[in-house]
Amino acid sequence: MDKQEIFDRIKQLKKKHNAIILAHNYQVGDVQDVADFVGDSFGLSQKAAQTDADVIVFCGVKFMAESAKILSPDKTVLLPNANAGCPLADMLSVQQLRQLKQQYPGVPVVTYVNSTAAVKAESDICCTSSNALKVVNSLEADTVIFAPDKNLGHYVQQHTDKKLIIWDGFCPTHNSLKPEDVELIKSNYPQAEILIHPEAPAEVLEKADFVGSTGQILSYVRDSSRKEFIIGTEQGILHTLRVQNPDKKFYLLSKKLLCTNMKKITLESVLHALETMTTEIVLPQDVMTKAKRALDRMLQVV
Ligand code: CIZ
Repeated sequence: MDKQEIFDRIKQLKKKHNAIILAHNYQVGDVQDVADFVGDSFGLSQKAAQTDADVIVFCGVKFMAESAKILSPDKTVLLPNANAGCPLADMLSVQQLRQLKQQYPGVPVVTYVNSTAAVKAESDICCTSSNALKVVNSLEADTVIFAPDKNLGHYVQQHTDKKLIIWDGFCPTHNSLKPEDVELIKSNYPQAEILIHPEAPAEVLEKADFVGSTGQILSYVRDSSRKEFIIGTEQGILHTLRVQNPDKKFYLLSKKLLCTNMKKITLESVLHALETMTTEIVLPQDVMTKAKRALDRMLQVV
């Protein structure tokens, strides 16, 4: 089947199942092009909750599809590749979080959405990279447990008066960035502005003109009169940036910015998901109920 035939077949199956396709900004271009909505995990979960579709094909990694299921428990949520995981989410188990809570009794837990549903269920409130600071500042406590991303945690710590107890997890893709990578690309494109995701290490963020989530990077570029940008987040976002800003130029900060898990979803796997209605996200009811509380609490902050 050629690409156009796959697109057509996906369209037919979407109609048959009353399905929508949601794709994360880090997905490959073809998957973004076949999607009904492209965005960050938070925006996509909101879409999932609002849609009247019966089936959601979630093109992203597992924790994102889980969040969509938690916010839309009555819908069928499909992840086209069940092996599309998130190493950062896997760096904090529910047992580890329980131990940390025992060490700091009464200290509220803010959990980045890049976490398993079970970890969300043990948390007081969730956050994304775009609202982490707001969420932390919304709490009355002076001390807050922040998990699982240490780089996002340190970034928030620099901008809040609260004391954060930060878990030692990281995104291997963003954490691989070095200050020298920024120096090198800057020497090639001195006129370009440098936009970096807060999952990168502090010594790399220091060199950025702007630090933000994927959604914030997209808005920043859209509103900017500048013409050239160095992008310090997963390379899938270049597709979105180029579609939205055909008159501007984008350079990837480093070739290391490739998430192999995000790339496990292909056009063919989206078609297969709709043909076989797999792989369905199924979560225990009690986990869903508790995790929804933490996600809903975040939604009230923003
Ligand atoms: O929350 C998301 O979608 C992630 C993982 C990154 C971002 O900044 O959008």
